[in-house]
Amino acid sequence: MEGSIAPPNGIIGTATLPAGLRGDYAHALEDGTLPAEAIRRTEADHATWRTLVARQRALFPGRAADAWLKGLDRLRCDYAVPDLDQASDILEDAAGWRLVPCPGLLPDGQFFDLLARRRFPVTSWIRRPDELDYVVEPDIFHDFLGHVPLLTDPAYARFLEAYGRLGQKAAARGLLTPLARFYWFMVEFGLIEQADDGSGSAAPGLRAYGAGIMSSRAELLHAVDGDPARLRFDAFRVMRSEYRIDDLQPAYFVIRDYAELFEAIATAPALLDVANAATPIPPGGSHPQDEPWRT
Ligand code: HBI
Ligand code: FE
Repeated sequence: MEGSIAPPNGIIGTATLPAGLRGDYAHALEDGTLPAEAIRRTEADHATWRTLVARQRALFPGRAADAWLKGLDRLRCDYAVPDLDQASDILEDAAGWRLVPCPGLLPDGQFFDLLARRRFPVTSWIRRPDELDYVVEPDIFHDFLGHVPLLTDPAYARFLEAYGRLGQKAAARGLLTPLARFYWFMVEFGLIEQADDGSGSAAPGLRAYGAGIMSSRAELLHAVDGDPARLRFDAFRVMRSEYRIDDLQPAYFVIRDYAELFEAIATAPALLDVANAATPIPPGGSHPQDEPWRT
């Protein structure tokens, strides 16, 4: 899949990382983050960043959710790899979050602890010019361009903090699988209804906000212009849905607004055990109670 962002198999629900990850884990601190002095930026990095942002920018009109696009504009990050402290000042003012540099994927425990403290981990390295369309592990382009714009939206930011707190509890109870599915479908690949603004969208009334969509050309065109399955968001359905990490998604879930994610997490503790024990629905599978989303 273009810009694949999933933790390599074996991270979700485990406390350790697989060997051979690309980032500078040797310099990571106790909480998984990198000290500022460990980060090296080259002009080539900035050039790669500018190319990636310009390519995605061309696709956003009519496809990117308003709140996401407003956040991206507010971050003013089109022309150079962003400075996390400067971006954090904007996020803190908007919704109380800050960014922390990290080597890449973090073990679940560290990951949830950071989210619960309203700290979003942003990978420090950027893909090489020959990897513009495909990078196995999430780099700063995926993490920052994909995830950070929506952290300027208070409703979404509130949800992600609650998700982190629930992750801490779920980890202690060995119930991370349903939560990881929730993150995958709703944080990485979420779609949202949006009153049609006549901008000529391929899917009137539909917009994308998930980080894995926003940071990938192929996924954005597939999710909005293409013909995947699009289902009305249902937390229990999401928590029992398996997914593939190496291809375009066969199915997406559509929310009405970001508050719906917070409400789902508020009721999630009761669902985790049942979702964890339920028969999983395979990638692209359907279920009799599925509610197809239509404009
Ligand atoms: N670490 N840095 C980072 N970024 C993620 O998105 C991430 C992670 N560790 C674990 C993880 N995601 C998954 O377990 C989520 O599905 C929860
Ligand atoms: Fe991500």
